[in-house]
Amino acid sequence: MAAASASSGFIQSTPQLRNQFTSDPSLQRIFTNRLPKEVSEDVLSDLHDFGQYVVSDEIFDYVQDAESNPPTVETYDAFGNRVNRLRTSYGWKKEKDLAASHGIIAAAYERKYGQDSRVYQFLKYYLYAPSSALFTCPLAMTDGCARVLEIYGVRRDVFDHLTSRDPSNFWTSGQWMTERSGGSDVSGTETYATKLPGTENKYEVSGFKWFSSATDSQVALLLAREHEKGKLSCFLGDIKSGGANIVRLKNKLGTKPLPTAELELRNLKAELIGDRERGVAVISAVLNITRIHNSVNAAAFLRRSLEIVKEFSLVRKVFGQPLHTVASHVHTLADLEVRQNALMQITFRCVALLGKSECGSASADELFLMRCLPSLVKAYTGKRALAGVSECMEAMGGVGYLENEPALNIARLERDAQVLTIWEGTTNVLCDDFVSVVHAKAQHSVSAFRRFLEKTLQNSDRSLSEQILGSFEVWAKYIQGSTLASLRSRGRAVGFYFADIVSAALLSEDAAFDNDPRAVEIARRYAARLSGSDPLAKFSENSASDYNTAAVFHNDYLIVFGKPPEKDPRSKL
Ligand code: UCC
Repeated sequence: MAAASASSGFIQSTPQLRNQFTSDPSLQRIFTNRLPKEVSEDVLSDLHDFGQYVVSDEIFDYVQDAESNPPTVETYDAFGNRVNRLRTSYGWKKEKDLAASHGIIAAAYERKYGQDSRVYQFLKYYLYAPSSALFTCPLAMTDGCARVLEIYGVRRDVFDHLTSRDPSNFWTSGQWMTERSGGSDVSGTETYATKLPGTENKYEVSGFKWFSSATDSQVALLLAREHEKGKLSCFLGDIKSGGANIVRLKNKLGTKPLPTAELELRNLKAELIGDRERGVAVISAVLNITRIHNSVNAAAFLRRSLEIVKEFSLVRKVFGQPLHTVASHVHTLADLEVRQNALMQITFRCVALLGKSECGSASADELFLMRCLPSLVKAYTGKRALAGVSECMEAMGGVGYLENEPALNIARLERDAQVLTIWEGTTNVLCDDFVSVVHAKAQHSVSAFRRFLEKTLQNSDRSLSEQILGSFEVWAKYIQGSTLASLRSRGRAVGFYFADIVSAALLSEDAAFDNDPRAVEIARRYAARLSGSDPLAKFSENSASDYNTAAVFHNDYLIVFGKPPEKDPRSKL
């Protein structure tokens, strides 16, 4: 054997990402089982084509450009005048254009598919997220702002820009809540609004915003008070007319393409939205939507990381063996696959609830779930996805830590996934919100959750259903017997256990649609987490590894839980 040189010897062949719509079993389950047939047939070709586009060279060129050329700002011109020269990259601008032309926001508000429009929109957004250079962040806030304007029936002109499919007409919105005293606790807000004489709802706003994402937006929703003892109100700020001066850009771990800034507001033109001194309640519609966006990003980042590792496993050999046949490796991926399917199910239940609540078709129980779940699910998915993306990076070995290949860059996903646990409320703040709302009407909460779970599980495998409902009763007893202080001190454990129960129920419901063996196995494994039993204890060592392979390398191979495949198990895709 000749000695290797820089250009000869063993060179690993490069894994190739496939169409992300067809290769993703968790997406396929939502698409097939959670959309009415006439809707899924109508959106099939759009999602299929988009699933290919999001792994194209073109979009990764945008990502790479946006990552390599983070935004810059010049705050004074050559003559000493105060200016706001924010420069964003070509790739970032192209991401904005394609988000508009693909209707990533518009699809939700056109309501072509009624309450299912949200599921369609978020399936597309899910495909887009890992290839978006984090343009999903301004999109989340834009979506939230559009919804607030829609709810209050104001500024149709701005709403039309935020929901436009025309890139030259499309605007984004910021969401400015965070000040130096904190982002979770907004009580220290030092931004003041002064009403313009002779107007009903026109104001000028001044103050300092400490974390302002999407500083290149045309408008922003923000919180301010009218006097020192006043409560917060919500305003729509007009960034285009001046008055929002960039102090500096933030130096961040990830989300590099995103212009996040400290802003000094000086007489920014603004309009009161909703009732005075009800700012937090008004902006909570944004919070719920951005938290759902966050959850979809979390599920999407973990999915893309898994896809990258699987493709790598199919071309890599270790110790003379194809990596996709190494039992310990496949076991790791199978576990992640189960978790990602759970994130997908619970996230898209929130999406469906959002769609129903917007179209007036949600029941009282569903409206209550819509109040409770987005915060909890945001916390749960962010935490689980971050851990999962990290596992995927490790599963690639050293190359997983490298950033050379835009399409296969798990390191970038990891940096960006970290923020999913932080913005829009950290894990403890969100779990605190969840347990507080549940505790406020504990009896009602428990009854509503029980009805929801029983309905979800009505067609499920009986033993699974009993196991999940049994876990719920243990949880319910704990909730009913605890003080608020004790629930808050254990908010994360209490919230996450409930999220585990809901996820297990949704996976069981999903499996019951067609008794697909892979879906059944995933549901069983997730439910086993509830009792803390080891799911592998049920199988012999060999069959366990077959199940693992089946869980990861889905589709045709899965139907028969046979031996681990000799060759690429996804060759039939
Ligand atoms: O980070 C930010 C921007 C980053 C970029 C966005 C990217 C999006 C993701 C994209 C993915 C790529 S902006 C900063 C985000 N900050 C937060 O998320 C704040 C976290 N803190 C909380 O959530 C707190 O719980 C607060 C701020 C809501 C607590 O404030 P208060 O003043 O103590 O508020 P209360 O008393 O809890 O709630 C006031 C009212 C109540 O209604 P009433 O008065 O009728 O009883 C609440 O029920 O607001 C209502 N409310 C809600 N309603 C509060 N939260 C909600 C909710 N989630 N849904 C419905």
